[in-house]
Amino acid sequence: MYEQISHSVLNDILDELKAEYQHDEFQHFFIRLGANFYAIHDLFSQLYGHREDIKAQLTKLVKALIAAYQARNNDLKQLDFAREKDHNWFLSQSLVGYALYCKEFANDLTGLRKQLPYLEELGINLVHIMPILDCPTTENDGGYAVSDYQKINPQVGTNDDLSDLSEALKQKNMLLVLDVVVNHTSNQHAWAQAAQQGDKKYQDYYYTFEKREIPDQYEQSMPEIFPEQAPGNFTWNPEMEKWVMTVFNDYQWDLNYQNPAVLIEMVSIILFWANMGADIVRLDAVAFLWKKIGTQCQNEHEAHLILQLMKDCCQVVAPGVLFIAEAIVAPVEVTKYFGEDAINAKECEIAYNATLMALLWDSVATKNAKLLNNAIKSIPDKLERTTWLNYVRCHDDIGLGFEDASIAESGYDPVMHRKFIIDYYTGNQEYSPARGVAFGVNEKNGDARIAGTLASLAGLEKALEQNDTQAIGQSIDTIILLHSVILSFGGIPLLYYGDDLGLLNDRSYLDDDLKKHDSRWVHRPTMRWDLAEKRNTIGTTQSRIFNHLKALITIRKTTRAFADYNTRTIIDVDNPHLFAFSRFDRLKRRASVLVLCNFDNKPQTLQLQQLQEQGYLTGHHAKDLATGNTIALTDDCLSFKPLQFYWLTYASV
Ligand code: OTU
Repeated sequence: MYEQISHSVLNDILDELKAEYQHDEFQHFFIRLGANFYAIHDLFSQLYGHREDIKAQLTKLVKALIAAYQARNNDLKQLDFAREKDHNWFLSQSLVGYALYCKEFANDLTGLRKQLPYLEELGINLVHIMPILDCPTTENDGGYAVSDYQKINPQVGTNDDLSDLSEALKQKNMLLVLDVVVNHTSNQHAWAQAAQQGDKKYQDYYYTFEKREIPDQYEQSMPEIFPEQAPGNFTWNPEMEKWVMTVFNDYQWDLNYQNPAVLIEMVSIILFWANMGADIVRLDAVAFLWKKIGTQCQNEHEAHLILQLMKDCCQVVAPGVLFIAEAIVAPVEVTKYFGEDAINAKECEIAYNATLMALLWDSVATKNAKLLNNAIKSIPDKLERTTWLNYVRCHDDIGLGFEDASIAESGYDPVMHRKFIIDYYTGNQEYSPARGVAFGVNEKNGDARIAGTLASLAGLEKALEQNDTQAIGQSIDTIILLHSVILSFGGIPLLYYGDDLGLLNDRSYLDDDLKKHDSRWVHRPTMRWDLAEKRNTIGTTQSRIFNHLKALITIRKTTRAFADYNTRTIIDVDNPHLFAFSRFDRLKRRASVLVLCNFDNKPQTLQLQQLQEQGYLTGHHAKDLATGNTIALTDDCLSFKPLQFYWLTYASV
């Protein structure tokens, strides 16, 4: 939008900088800057308008953008143009992701490059490497406590190794996802070190307080994120003789975005990794970016303004690069990270679908889809050109982040129900096949979350121990069923390393003093390449899981109805064990694939009439894409084996 005030500011800034930058090579940059500057100016003014130096700060920001554009190589600039043309590229069903720890998966970046054929074999074309920036060897929260934002952790390699990997990925048409930990730094970061040495400038990069008064006021409404290992939200720093805000672990210092210098630094860092070849940047803990006394200090309006600014700046320099919002928050809050009052994404194009993930685990435990069916509807519609990251497991815990109201609507008592789910997964109960571990137990409010690998939570560990063939089969069926949902739901499916082989819990973290207080390490095992070999031996657990997933991934990629154009309808069916939804082909706008899942470990049936009344499956037969079988629709009912799912198509796909 053109608007006089911001445009005159832009003209002033450009006049000042003109001598330094030739316009020709910056043509595209300046067109994009002109297009976004009204928004950048507006957002910047909303956040920092009260400051006298706002124009100087804005000039610094523009300078940082110019520098980043200058550093962006031609190949990446060409990619930006290509993506601009094919602007729906990331909604395609052809994307299938995989998240891994570089060290645990392949030792280092060179090792990872060598393992790309394995990922390709599975059908993966988007690789999320968990944080690999430099961090202390001891207190690092699995890489989420960064000590140098522009340097790869020497334990996994060098910046050049990353460039090589990025190159190799591009040649294979695979996308690279990197983390930028935007909310906090390690206490070993140069900024935190300077702050500790008394440098006022860098103390202002963080929330630091001489007295307890303000921290106490904050604490009244701030929840504890890691109540066991890091209670409270502030840590006393004896060097500074000040309290510093540490929402996560005490060595993770929260950055203060009320200081525009922090925002400008972080925009430059995001662009640095965009220029190193990241196709997508995962922004960690975005809900926490703005703190305000009297609030939970999550999902604040200003956090959204910051993300919009980051997006607007990224679009000027590297418009082909996307953002993932890591916001594990209530369903009504999460869609706001795509942006509000807009048609297309204006914050992050991609967001973790934690609600779906948690609901899937609820369905596995209850063996029905009551809550899943109810609560999935509480996720508001998302904007066009935005997409979900759908996942079953990730490196973090499983939090039961659905609403109490939905639980009650499903006929359960919310407190009892949550307790049941936690017990089912972490209580080592006789009746439960799951072998999880509790995480984040909060004695004060009874909260708890769940850790454990997919396979151990799905019952494989216990079944193998008891040598129970039927239970082994059911746990494998559960693993496949869960993936069948994330592969078809709409969004980018993100597999978690090791789940492709059914890796079990790794309890070795308990012997490590640095890790033993954080049970999430139970599901961050070292990749078992010896077991990976077994995928080639028919009948092994590894072969049953890997090859089934691989087959489903292949089918997903050729099923256009699985692209994410917000073309999904949840279908009400009266058998509570079943979850049903239809997916449409964007062009045909009619149901192309019906996804039907049985969460019970017993056979179930569905009256076809119910579907036919809604216009589905009215013909004589349908094809199950998942198996290739033709299903006769001549009976009244469709039958399901325990934990079976269908991907039924009856129109051209
Ligand atoms: C994120 O997590 C990371 O995924 C975690 O691995 C880090 O420990 C954490 O940030 C700090 O960097 O911020 O918006 O319940 O879900 O901490 C959600 C634990 C987050 C995680 C939560 C999360």
